[in-house]
Amino acid sequence: MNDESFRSGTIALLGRPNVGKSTLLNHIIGAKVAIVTPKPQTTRHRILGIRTDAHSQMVFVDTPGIHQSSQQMNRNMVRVAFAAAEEADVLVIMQDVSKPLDAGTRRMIERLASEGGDRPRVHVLNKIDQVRKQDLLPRLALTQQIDPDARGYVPVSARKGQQVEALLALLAACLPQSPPLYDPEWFTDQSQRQLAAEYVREQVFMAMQQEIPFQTAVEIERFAEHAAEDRGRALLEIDAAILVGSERHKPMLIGKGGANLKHIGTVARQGLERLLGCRVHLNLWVKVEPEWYNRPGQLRELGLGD
Ligand SMILES: Nc1nc2c(ncn2[C@@H]2O[C@H](COP(=O)(O)OP(=O)(O)OP(=O)(O)O)[C@@H](O)[C@H]2O)c(=O)[nH]1
Ligand SMILES: [Mg+2]
Repeated sequence: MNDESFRSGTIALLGRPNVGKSTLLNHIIGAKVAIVTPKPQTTRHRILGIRTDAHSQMVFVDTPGIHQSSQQMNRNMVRVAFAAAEEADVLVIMQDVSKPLDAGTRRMIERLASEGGDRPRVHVLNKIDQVRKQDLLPRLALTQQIDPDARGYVPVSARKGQQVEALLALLAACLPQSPPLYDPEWFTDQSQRQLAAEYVREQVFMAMQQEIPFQTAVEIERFAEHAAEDRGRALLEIDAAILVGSERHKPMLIGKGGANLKHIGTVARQGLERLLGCRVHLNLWVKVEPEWYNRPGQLRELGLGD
């Protein structure tokens, strides 16, 4: 693996919210390292997914969707995305072809192209399973017209894994020659604790409607690992608080007789057990922190500061 032709580098996954960045990352890594929901603004942090083979190590950087907002947390999220773009060796700019290419997408592409300098850019046109082939060609032409100097324009379906191998071959060729940047055994930089918080937040996004998911965060309050006994599996005991921004969200999140909280806990626990291969005890409760998403101190504590 230490031969001179080995390639390694960072590849930022960039795009508007909900285009499928995290879905693509998970497909490439072969595990759910980033949570995915049908709602926009699911990803809030920079998340690494590392893929190593005999010839290359691709370090993917999943980012929050680029959007406009007056809320402090959201502004920090967008800053995280542009900072990742600034640092990466290769930029993947993703769009959702099941929706028209709107003014926000065009502005984003133009900004990334002009700030990207001479670093390779690859456009990924996602969700091709949702459109007819004849509608894809004008979309490819339009993207090429907006950013004619990109290295490639690849239509994919991240959900179905269509054309992802072709994309990977192109990305590998864009990477600089370098030894691996990370231990080849690693597939993410997130701790089990961070993954647990994200898996709970995913289920809050899935279960709740309107503004509630966007005004919710998860804090792990206790994380205890117990080694496996005999031939059993190891056990993780996790206590997590779900933060809400106002008193009135608390009963909605808990649900009748605790039904919502119970459902969120069960699905998150099952997902964690699958990912980590151990048993998980997950205790959830709801904590009110008024407008935590606009308070810099609170955001820093949650790892969402600027
Ligand atoms: N039909 C279809 N749906 C997809 C595809 N890729 C992603 N999706 C769906 O699009 C939605 C958003 O996917 P995410 O991966 O969370 O999108 P994201 O770009 O990471 O979104 P943010 O984190 O909010 O910026 C989910 O419901 C996915 O299942 C695809 O190739 N085809
Ligand atoms: Mg995401």
